[in-house]
Amino acid sequence: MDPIATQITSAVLGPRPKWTFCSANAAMPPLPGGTSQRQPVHSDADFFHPIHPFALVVNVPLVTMSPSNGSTEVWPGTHVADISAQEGAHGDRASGRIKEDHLAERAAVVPPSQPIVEKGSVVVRDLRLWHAGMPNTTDQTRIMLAMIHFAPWYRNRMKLQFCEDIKPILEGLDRDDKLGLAAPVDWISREEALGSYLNRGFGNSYDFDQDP
Ligand SMILES: O=C(O)CCC(=O)C(=O)O
Ligand SMILES: [Fe+2]
Repeated sequence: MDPIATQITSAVLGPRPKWTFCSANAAMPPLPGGTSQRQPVHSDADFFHPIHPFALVVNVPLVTMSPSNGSTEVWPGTHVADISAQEGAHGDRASGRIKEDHLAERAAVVPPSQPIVEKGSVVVRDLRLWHAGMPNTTDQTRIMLAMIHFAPWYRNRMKLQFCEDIKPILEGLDRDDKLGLAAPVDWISREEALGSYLNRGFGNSYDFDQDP
């Protein structure tokens, strides 16, 4: 709901993008005596998808992230690759991971990078871009908000699930023309929200594909 982020996503996707995903990624410090692992390089668009932009992920790190605490590895320019570069169908563990030979080939053209991103920054990434969660070698959790804006024409049936407490806030923003997004929400009670917020699906259990 950052106005600049929404201006960018609206310019790329069309007016009033659909905000249907709101979550966060925690890169945990290693367990005592252990090491923390990297994710395989993958695309979150782990299904047959359009060849033009249809979804943008808006990330906001709540702590400054750098290679030491696991800033996301990104592979610039790879949003134009199609699913033939991937292995692991949607629903598999580590779905959307990029085939080894494609990685080597791409790295010779543009190598991946792990940027330093200041706390509170806004990172806008095409859903199709190759990327990977990286090991956090510090003793502090690296936490990053993740919201996805979909093109208004994209037939995605997902809905946000929010506690009724924030209904007046979202409605107020919309009334004052400060939301700039379509936000389909399943409203739940405070009791239900408190009972379920720690028991949600992980990354690729969500289905970002279109309705048939
Ligand atoms: O936490 C990160 O840096 C990236 C996580 C990610 O890409 C995922 O879970 O799909
Ligand atoms: Fe991902």
